[in-house]
Amino acid sequence: MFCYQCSQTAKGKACTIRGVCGKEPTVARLQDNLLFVIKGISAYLYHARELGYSDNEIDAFLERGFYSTLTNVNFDSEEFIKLALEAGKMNIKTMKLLKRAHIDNYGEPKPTKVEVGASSGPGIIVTGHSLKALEELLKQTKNTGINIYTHSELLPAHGYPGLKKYEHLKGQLGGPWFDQKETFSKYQIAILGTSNCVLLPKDEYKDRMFTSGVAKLPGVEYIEDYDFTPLIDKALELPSLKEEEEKKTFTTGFGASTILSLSNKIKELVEDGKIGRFFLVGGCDSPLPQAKYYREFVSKLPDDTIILTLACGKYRFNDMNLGDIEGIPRLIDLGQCNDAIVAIEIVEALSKIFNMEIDELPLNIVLSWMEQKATAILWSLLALNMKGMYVGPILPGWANDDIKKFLVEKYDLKLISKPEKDMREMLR
Ligand code: FS2
Ligand code: SF4
Repeated sequence: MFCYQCSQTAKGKACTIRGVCGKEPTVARLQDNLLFVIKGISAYLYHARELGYSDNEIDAFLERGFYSTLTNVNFDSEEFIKLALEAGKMNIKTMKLLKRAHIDNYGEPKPTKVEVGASSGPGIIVTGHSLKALEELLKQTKNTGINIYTHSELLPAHGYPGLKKYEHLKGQLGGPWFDQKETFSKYQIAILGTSNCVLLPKDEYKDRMFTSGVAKLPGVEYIEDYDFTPLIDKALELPSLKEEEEKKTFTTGFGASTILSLSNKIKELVEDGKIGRFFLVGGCDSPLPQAKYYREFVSKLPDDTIILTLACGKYRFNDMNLGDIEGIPRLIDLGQCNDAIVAIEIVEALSKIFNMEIDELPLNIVLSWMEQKATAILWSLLALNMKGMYVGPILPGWANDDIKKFLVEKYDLKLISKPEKDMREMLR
């Protein structure tokens, strides 16, 4: 534990073995965990509020959750597990709210092929998660000759009809959040960061980078109230990009309605033994060497499997051509991390179609986590009683031995090991 939130703290520095107030280390870890989940929920709620959506029940939960971690309020090691599961349910509600906000504003996503690479002309790369900031920028750059490119978690924007209609939403540059320094140095155009996962910039592109919304970086100009004039002026000042000759493509934009419209066909293929198993492989990407696991894992999956994916973890394998099973693509990108709600809706629909409990479905979940939104999603899946999930690339640092024991005993949560070994276990 590490707690230094009150004046009683040990030696005026921090309580690290047990709280001077009597707080047990596992309670302290579970309080930290709750705060991480609350941060994740807040991120999704923030993006919903950007589009004018909010929810009193979620707000009230956030207040209660924060308050319960204040000094001398709650010392119960079971109550914090209940709160974490409740937070998981609140996160489901929040992701649903954000999905509604996205669909009401931009329409239901449709499967879309996105070109990866530069087109000729001036441009702006937009990174982060905010569809609202991207939309405002698309409106303000219409007929200016500026091409807009997505990066990282904004790739799924291309699937929404309300954003796709802008012809200057050209394509994607780069991949996951951590390739920013490389991608932003390579393409010498203006840059906009719209949410978390913005990295401290290199000096060489600081003066052509801007942030908006919650994102702020030292030495980088901040855009107030979606007035992108300085960013647009900078984009027009900078030299144009040259057309890249060889471009690859990513396919994104599979919404719940697209998948559910195929449910009869999917049922038939499962009953005929042509689809053997479903996998949900998704979450955050990170530069850890262990994250190579996910590509190897997906590449080894048998041909009769369908892989649902989401969030930036998909960049580990979304350039692979996995083909289709009688017209059903084997690799299905559901969108951003918050589109875990789409995966949940699909899993719930599969359980109805096959008349099975969720944990009886021919489905395995393999998650990658990096930041606190992934922690919120993990607790959402636990709140739905998903058992036997694999998580990686490493175990969350907040999980001490007591918490790990609980997660293993109650939910059979496993740490990823070797792709072949895990796959054999899952297919058994
Ligand atoms: Fe990835 Fe970063 Fe989306 Fe996370 S771009 S790790 O924020 O939530 O996913
Ligand atoms: Fe230490 Fe308890 Fe104060 Fe935290 S709240 S600093 S554990 S005495």
